Amino acid sequence: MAHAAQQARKTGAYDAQKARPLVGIILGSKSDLEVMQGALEQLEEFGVPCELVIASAHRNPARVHAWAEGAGARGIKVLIAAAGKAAHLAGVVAAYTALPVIAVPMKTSDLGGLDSLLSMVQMPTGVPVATVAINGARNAAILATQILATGDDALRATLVAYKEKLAE
Ligand code: RP5
Repeated sequence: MAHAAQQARKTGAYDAQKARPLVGIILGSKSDLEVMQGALEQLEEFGVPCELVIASAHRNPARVHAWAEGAGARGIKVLIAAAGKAAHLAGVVAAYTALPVIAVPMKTSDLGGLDSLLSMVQMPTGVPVATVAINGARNAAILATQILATGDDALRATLVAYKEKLAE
């Protein structure tokens, strides 16, 4: 895979706004943004361009549908969906695309995020989502990068270096 962000990083010209997004992030609410900032930071650290939209499966279903269905045609390879409470967003996104979907259950005030976790993880056969830990924003970004790295040697090297740093 030609990787614009990796190439640009070598020349110091990387601009996350201009690079074509490879990861699409969707949040059920702007209240999820503070936690999901961790995913944005992690992707930036890896040099992976992303786009972010806020649209709820319940409040903006048509927008979610259009975004998920069009993501592949825009060049996006992996999707991350973060939501809380009755968190149907990742599952609905997965219903409209063949791209891999990573779900991030948001911690909630009433049930501590167990509501979000169970809503996301118990998908029916045929429509999987890869659910990370409650508030696992960074892990979602790392997993998305690992999926991209299966077809990108430079990104794989970045992840190997990251793992080595973790072990220090
Ligand atoms: C979900 O409900 C959102 O993903 C958020 O985690 C939760 C609360 O949303 P707000 O009421 O703060 O907009 O749909």
